Amino acid sequence: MKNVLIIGSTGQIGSELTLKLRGLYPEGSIVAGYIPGFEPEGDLLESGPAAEVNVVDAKQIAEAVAKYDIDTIYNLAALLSATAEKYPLKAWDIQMNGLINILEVAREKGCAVFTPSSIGSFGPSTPHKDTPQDTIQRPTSMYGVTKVATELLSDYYFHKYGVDTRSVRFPGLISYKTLPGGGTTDYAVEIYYAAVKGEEFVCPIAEGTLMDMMYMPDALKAAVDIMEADASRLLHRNSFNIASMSFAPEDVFAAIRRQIPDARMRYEVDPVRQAIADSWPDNMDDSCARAEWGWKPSYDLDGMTADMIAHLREKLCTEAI
Ligand code: AKB
Repeated sequence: MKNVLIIGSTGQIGSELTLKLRGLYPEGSIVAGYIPGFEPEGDLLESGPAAEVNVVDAKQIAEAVAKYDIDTIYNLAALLSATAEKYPLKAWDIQMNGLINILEVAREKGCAVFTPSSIGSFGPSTPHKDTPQDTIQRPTSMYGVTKVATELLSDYYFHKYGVDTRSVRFPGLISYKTLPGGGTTDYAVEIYYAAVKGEEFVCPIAEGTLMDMMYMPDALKAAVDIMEADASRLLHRNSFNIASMSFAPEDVFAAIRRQIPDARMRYEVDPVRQAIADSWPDNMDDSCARAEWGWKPSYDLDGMTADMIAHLREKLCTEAI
């Protein structure tokens, strides 16, 4: 990787990944792609180039790739699962028409492409415990449909045209920097904000609902390491299960309470998010990622909780001043 275009650079993953890549590849152009209304600000704006790139506009993608001599594209534009249920056609447009625009430019210009998949690519008929790398993928949400299609289309471009497509299936991602929006796993971020602010958390996901989750530093490491992996070792490409922790709402609440004993939570289950959560794995088996490119996470629930609370205390206190 040298010159990289991040499409969706101001989102939950992009805002952190762009800065990480600029730190790792200071000699290259790490271009923050954005759409109007979501312009980069602060560090993201000041530390490197930015370009207006809407994933559904093939010309904008081609222009940015040509201008900066891009060799790698991170395709992070997506509507998350709950929003995609509200706007299924828009989700299809962004996730599928956007992807084919990127793959076509990548085919012509020889770029490598990372497009994340998700625990959302699985469905009710998938084995929920230790979900294998290669298994049934029959999701019932539009988000899931687009994620399975993304995996298949990315493999198709690799096998047919030799485009270097690679990906991981992200769990719910937890970070103190940029908020997610419209996901089923967002509760696992919001619960920390509520606890640090001293507010009662109203949980939209039912007690006992297990889902894979991951702290952002591990997710960023995965996104970099998979693109740097030795291609000859990769038996899979699109897309690898990666895992670090699996928990239900009561587990993360208990972890927070060990540090903030007066944290409060009650349940008010959102049926749309709950149906999606029930269809997803309890925990994925990530042994292929470990064997093929050395995947190894650093954070467990207690380690993440300590770090989240410390950073949120600092952030929310600074914002209040
Ligand atoms: C969502 O909840 O939609 C995402 C995901 C797990 O892909 N965070």
